Parts: sequence; C-alpha cells; structure tokens
Amino acid sequence: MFLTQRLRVVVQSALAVALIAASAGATILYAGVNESGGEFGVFGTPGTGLPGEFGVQYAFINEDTVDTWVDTNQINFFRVTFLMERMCPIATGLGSTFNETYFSEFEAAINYITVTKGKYALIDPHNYMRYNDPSDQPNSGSIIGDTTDPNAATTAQFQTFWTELANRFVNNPNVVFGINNEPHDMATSLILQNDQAAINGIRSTGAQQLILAPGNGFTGGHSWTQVTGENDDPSSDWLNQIVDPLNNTAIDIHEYLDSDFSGSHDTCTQPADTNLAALTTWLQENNLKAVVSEFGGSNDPTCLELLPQMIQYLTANDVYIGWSAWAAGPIWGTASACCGTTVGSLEPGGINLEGTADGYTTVWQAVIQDQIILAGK
Ligand SMILES: *[C@@H]1O[C@H](CO)[C@@H](O)[C@H](O)[C@H]1NC(C)=O
Ligand SMILES: *[C@@H]1O[C@H](CO)[C@@H](O)[C@H](O)[C@H]1NC(C)=O
Ligand SMILES: *[C@H]1O[C@H](CO)[C@@H](O)[C@H](O)[C@H]1NC(C)=O
Repeated sequence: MFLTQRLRVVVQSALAVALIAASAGATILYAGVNESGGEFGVFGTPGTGLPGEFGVQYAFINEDTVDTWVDTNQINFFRVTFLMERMCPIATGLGSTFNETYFSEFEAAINYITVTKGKYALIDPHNYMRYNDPSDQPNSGSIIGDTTDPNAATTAQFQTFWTELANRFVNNPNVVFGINNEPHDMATSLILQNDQAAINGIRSTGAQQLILAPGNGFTGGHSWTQVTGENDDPSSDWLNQIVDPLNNTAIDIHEYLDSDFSGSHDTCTQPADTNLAALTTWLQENNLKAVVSEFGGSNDPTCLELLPQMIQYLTANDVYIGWSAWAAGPIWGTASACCGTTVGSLEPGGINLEGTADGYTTVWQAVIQDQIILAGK
C-alpha cells in the first residue's frame, strides 16, 4: 500500500476488451488477505521505531483472526509484511546477518499460517525496493542497486539477503516469495536486475516455491504498459526478460479502483476489466501468470459494485492465479487500511473510527467472500 499524491497517473486510453465469460475455467490458486503490521511504527524522523517493540509498534498476525479467516472464511492465502531494516539492521546492512529476534517473530507467524493452519503465506519485504531509511515510505531510503548513491545497498547484497531468507524456508512448500513491495520511480531496467538477482539467490538454495516479481509504478496493473514516474520505461518493456530456471515466477500486481489508483479515496471509479486489459494481453503474449497481491475498496456503493467485478475478471482470465485484499492485521485498531478514513481494516471483529463494524463485515463479507472460487473447487 502506498500513500501518494505523486503517483503520476496516465489514464489509459480506453482499450475496450470484452469480458471473457465468467464460466471460463477458474485458475485461481490463492485467495486471501494481507496481514499488515510487521512494517508499522517507523514514520517520522529517520530511525524512529527501529528496531521497534514487538506487539506495540509492530506485529505480524493475530492467531485467532487467522483462525477465523481459515475456518470461517475459507481463504488459503495470507500476504505477511515485514520491514527489511528490522530484519537486517542498518548497522550491519542488507545481507545475510538477520536480527534473529525479529526473524523468529516473523517465522512464528509464517509457521502458524503454513504449518498449523496448512495454508499459503506470501513473504513480503515491504520496502518499495529501497533500504536504509523507512521513515517516509514510500519515498525515503536509498534505491537498492543505485550505483550513483554511495549509501545504497547493492544488487549483490539484495541477492545475499534473498539467498539467506529462502534458505530458511527452503523446506516449506506453502511459502511464496514476494521479491519486494511496490518499486517506483527508479529505472525499470534496475527493477529487472534486482528481481533477477533475487530469483538467482532463491533458486541457488534449491527452493522451488512460487516467486512473485514486481514491476515499476508501484507495480500497478493499469500502468503496466505505460511510462511511470518521471520517465521510467513501462514494466512491460523489461519484466518479460526474467529468467527462472524452474519457470515458477509470476508477476506481482497491485490494483486499486479509485480515481488515481492509489487506494486513498472512498469511492471507486476505475473498473478492473478495462484497466487490466493491456496487462492481460501482455501476460498472454509472454506466457506469464500474475497474482494481484494488493487491491481494495471501501464500503461505498461504487466499490461494492467494482470489487466483486474485479475478482470475477481475475477468475475469468486464466493468466491470473491469485489475489489478496488489502488489508487485515493485528494493530490497525480503528484505522482504515485503505480507501478513505471510515471503512476500518479487514480484521475480523474490528470496528472503524465511527465505532461500527469494520471492512471485514461491510466489504469482505458483503462482496468479497462470495467471490472465492479456487481452481478445482
Ligand atoms: C532485534 O529485534 C528486537 C525485537 O524488535 C529488538 O529488541 C532488538 O534490539 C533488535 N536488535 C538489533 C541489533 O537491532
Ligand atoms: C512456463 O510456464 C508457462 C505458464 O505456466 C507455460 O505456459 C510455459 O510453457 C512454461 N515454459 C517452460 C519452458 O516450461
Ligand atoms: C498487503 O499489505 C501490504 C503491506 O502494507 C500493502 O502494501 C498491500 O497493499 C496489501 N495488499 C492487499 C491486497 O491488501
């Protein structure tokens, strides 16, 4: 999730593509939510909230609401966020030296989801492909691999980091590796270079699990074939050059349905079928799959209409193999995870700012729950 006024929105020329009939075979393998919280508590002056206090400034999941999601809502996929500056303290830098306390807290959440509950967990370094200053995400911190920035972590360090992380989960088939959250405003060729380094590191351990590779422009689906940022090449120009010896890497897509695709407004005006059409064609032409690991909407009637339509579009187009909504998590309180200030989060049993039921009731149960159609089910 990003907070943006800066996101340069290039409204897509209306590429009207007919919706494929909803009866086409569903190929959704993963359906679920984000569990956001491991990256919380760092906004302010540089260093704020680092390393942070577990359970106070950051936390990964509530086990009892994960139980609700799995046992009542029948989802099978959780995207679990963490902060790279907590996993790899700035003093020792990005690489194989982890903060073992933070890692074990994160590992406990992943193991609860994947071993205790038997579902899938997507590991999400929530870092916008930046490292060393998360105090004003998504804009602070040095771009990984930026050779013009003497403070930047190198692509080789990023590969070392992913090699270590993958090695720790190599024997857990229910783990999915997300290379990074929402790269933006950097050379698209460098995103490819960093993605490839992560894939090389992960595969060097023998890990065979699915990897998700992000593109530029906050990995937005609507802008996949467009110039984003100041002058950055479209993701579509570079991301089809990824090489995975196991052919098990999919594209990681985020897509919000409000006017500027930021997820900050409480009305939805951007239908997914037209906005994702060019991406869908690119995926088909390049024999690639995608997971929409972030999307969201409020309980406004416009969102309650467009959200289920979006999932229906993903279900009807076999290049999409999964989705996870933004967001549940243990420490949202009454705050909204996206989409205006009054909806609250998707955390089961929560309330919003106004003291009424949060988005779990008014969005998830209202319009998303019925859209879970998994392949083979
Ligand atoms: C490691 O993380 C724990 C938990 O957040 C924290 O208490 C500790 O100070 C951290 N250690 C370092 C070296 O950052
Ligand atoms: C790679 O995977 C895609 C999509 O699953 C598939 O269509 C393609 O044939 C595979 N290519 C190889 C070389 O296995
Ligand atoms: C999942 O959580 C991350 C972490 O904050 C967030 O950026 C993202 O938007 C969320 N995705 C969805 C689909 O909710």
